[in-house]
Amino acid sequence: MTRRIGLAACQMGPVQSGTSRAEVVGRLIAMLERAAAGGAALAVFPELAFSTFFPRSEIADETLLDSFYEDGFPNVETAPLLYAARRLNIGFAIGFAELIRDGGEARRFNSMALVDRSGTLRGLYRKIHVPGSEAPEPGVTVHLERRYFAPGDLGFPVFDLDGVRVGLALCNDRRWPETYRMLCLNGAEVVLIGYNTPLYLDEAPALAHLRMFHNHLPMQAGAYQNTLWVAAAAKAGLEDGQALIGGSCIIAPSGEMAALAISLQDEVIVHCADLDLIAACRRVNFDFARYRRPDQYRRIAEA
Ligand code: CDT
Repeated sequence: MTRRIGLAACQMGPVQSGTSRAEVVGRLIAMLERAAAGGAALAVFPELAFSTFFPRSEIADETLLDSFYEDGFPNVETAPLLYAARRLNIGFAIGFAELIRDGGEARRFNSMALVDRSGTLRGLYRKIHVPGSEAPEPGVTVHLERRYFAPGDLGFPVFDLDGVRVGLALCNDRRWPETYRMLCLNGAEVVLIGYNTPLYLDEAPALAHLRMFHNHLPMQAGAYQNTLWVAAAAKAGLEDGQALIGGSCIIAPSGEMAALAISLQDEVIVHCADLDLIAACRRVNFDFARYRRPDQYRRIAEA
C-alpha cells in the first residue's frame, strides 16, 4: 500500500506591530481548520509567526524587545493552537522567538516547535544559519537577527510523527545545502520550513528580480538532491512598511512544485504527498549507500 501524508503550508499575510497574540492565534487556528478540512495531517506555519518580523527594527527598549519572544512554548496565549491541533487531529510546526531565562542570563533563539496530532509538543529546532548583522550597517537594509538570536544549538533533529520522519528548518537555512543533506542523513522524509524574506534588500539591487527564483531554487534542489518532501510557509505582504515575499510551496522529492501559494495573504495550500516517491527517486540517482563517496570528498588531489 502506498504511504501518503497530507501536507499543508499555511502562509500568513502580514502581522502588523501591536497585533495581539490572541488575534494571531485566531488566524492560525482558522488556517489549521482549513488545512485539516483539505485532508492535511501535518501543517507548517512561518518563521516568527506570532509577531511582526521584528529584526527589521533596532529595538533599544528591553521590555518591548521581550514582548516579541515566547517565554516558554506553549504558554497561555499559544496553547489554544495545540488544543486546536488535538481537536482537528493535525500536527504542525511553527516558528517563534524563544526566550530562555537561566537565572540572571537570557538566551534567545529563532526557533520552531513541532506539535503532533494529539496536540503534544514533540520537539524544537533552533535556527542554525542566522543572517544579517549585530548592528545597523550603512547602506544595508536593517536586519538584526544576529543581535536578537544566538545560533541554534540543537543540530538538525528528525522526529518520528506516526511513522513519518520530519525535519525542520527556518528561513535562511533553506539556502544552504548542508540543511537538507544533514536532515537527509539524519533520516528525514519531510522537511518543514518557515520563512520571512524581504522583497527588497537594497545592498543587492541587481539581484532584486531574482528574489522568488532564489527562494524556490534551493528548496527544489534540496528536495531533489536529498529525495525529500519540502513544505515551506512564508509570511507575506506589506508588514510594518516592509514588503515580504510569499511563494509558499510544497515540493516533491523529484524537485517538482506540487503546490504553490498565489497570494500575499493568509492562504493554505495542501498536497497529498506520496512518501514512496522518495525511494523511487533515490533509486534513480541518489542511492547513498551505493553511489555516494564520502571517503573521497575531503581528499586533496595530488599534483
Ligand atoms: N529571516 C531570514 O532569514 N531572512 C533572510 C533574508 C535576510 S538576509 C539579510 C533569508 O534568507 O530569506
